[in-house]
Amino acid sequence: MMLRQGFVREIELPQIHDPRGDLTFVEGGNHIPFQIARVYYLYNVPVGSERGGHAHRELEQIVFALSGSFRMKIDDGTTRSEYWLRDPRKGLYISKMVWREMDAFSQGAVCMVLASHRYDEGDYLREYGDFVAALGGEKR
Ligand code: T46
Repeated sequence: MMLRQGFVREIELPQIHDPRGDLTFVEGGNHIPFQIARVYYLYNVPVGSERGGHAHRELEQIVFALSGSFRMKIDDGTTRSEYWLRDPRKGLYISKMVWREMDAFSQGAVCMVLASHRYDEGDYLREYGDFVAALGGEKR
């Protein structure tokens, strides 16, 4: 079974190779399918930590591993899938109403997220049962 089409996909950004180091950029309205309202990042993450464990009613995001690596476990309510993030050029687009869990952080991993909305605790579904119930109320 496939995840709901288009709900999760890889986004590859340009890379400028240079003997001084590589450069990657993101342009609003060009590389990503929403207006960026917020950027946040996770760092000093202890190896063995688990994060996420929720879905968002409206929020769309693109998740990058700027350094190191980690795993994203994705669940659309029907199908589960997992993605390893380890390349700073390659982000994972996650639409609204997708359950996500993160683990297997490497030492020194840095996760950067581009988000479509500002932080709003009311947008979170933090109980899996609430997520499934909310999906049931959506036209699929
Ligand atoms: C996701 C992964 C990658 C804020 O005050 N502002 C913010 O912008 C964020 C993201 C969080 N917070 C507060 C809310 C909580 O008290 O920071 C605390 C931890 O937040 P959260 O439980 O959202 O953290 P993670 O790392 O489990 O999840 C976050 C995103 O929420 C999630 O959508 O994909 O990072």
